[in-house]
Amino acid sequence: MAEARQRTLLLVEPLADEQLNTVYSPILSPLAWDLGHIANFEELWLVQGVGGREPMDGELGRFYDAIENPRKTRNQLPILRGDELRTYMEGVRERTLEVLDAVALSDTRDPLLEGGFVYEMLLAHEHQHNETMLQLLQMVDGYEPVRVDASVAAEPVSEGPEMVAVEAGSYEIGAGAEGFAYDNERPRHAVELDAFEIDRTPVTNAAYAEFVSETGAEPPMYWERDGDGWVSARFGRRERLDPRHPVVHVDWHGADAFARWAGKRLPTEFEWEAAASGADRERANLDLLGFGTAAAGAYGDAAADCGAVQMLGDVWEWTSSEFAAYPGFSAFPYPEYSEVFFGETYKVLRGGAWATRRDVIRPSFRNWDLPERSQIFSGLRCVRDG
Ligand code: AVJ
Ligand code: FE
Repeated sequence: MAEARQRTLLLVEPLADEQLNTVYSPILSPLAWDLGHIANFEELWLVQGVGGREPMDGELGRFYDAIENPRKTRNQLPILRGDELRTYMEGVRERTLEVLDAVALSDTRDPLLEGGFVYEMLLAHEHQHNETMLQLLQMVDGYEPVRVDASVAAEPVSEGPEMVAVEAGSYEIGAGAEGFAYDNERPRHAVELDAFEIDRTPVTNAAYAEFVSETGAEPPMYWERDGDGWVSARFGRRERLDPRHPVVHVDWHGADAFARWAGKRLPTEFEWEAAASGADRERANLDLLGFGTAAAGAYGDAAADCGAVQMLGDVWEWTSSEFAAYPGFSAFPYPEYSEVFFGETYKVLRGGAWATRRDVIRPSFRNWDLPERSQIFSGLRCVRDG
């Protein structure tokens, strides 16, 4: 938990308080809200929930409830700022450590404690908010990361066929009963799949640029015209878009249209998960500090069993699937994590991105967003019937 907090604070270290409080986009919270919300979530579930203690600051929880407060209104709330915010984060953490000292995390009578569930949930929650924070940080002019992992850019690129085959069969989908996973990944169940082929690498900037120029489709977020070509303008800096890198910041409609233009289609989330079998998250562009993608074809020594590379890391991959409950789903520990989002509104993304912390990701992990969203680190790869 100390390591997770260090990473959170590393991301905001270059920013002044005023920048923490600014709303840069109506679809993203000011960073001060994320920071207070991370601490409040910890207070709610661990200090109050497990420790049975009173909240430190009576009403505060209401303002950090993500469902109750839409993102664009979050700077109008009396949320904590400046020193008050830091004092609250530290105060919660002190109490958390006291509670953790006193409880047995293996208590099998309490499902919240069994296998350290609540502890894993808090960690995953802080990790996942780092990614939301990075979505916003890309909009901050002149943002300079404190630390960058240059090894990502130095990854060699592997050669291979355009598409690789996945056999027809019965595939086990979702997380097993052991270990931490979110409720939406359970229960694990078998799904019958027909044979299909899947792109060996994520779709590149070069391929997407060709699609945009041929069809007049919307370019991805952050793309700006530069003569005949494109540059990306993140962190307020215009940078050459490397044609060999995976395309990022496409919305679902763009991804779906690209796939059809290419004579292919988006994978279902089950096809994606079957193709990801054998992928290794330890050899993947995850964990933020690369601050960008690796070239398509990198991490060739860590391909999935079918031969596809970069199934994990680099870019989230849009699927054709709506975010829905698996048969036998039950909400745990609260319906607001997954259940309230089930239905036709949200599309599933898989695999994690460079901006996702490594520990968040596993082949069964399901992310979701609205089909019109592109501030997320979203790309795609295509499939066709085998
Ligand atoms: C899984 C990324 C859709 O940001 O809404 C953070 C993660 N849930 N706090 C979101 C989450 C509660 C969630 N996504
Ligand atoms: Fe949250």
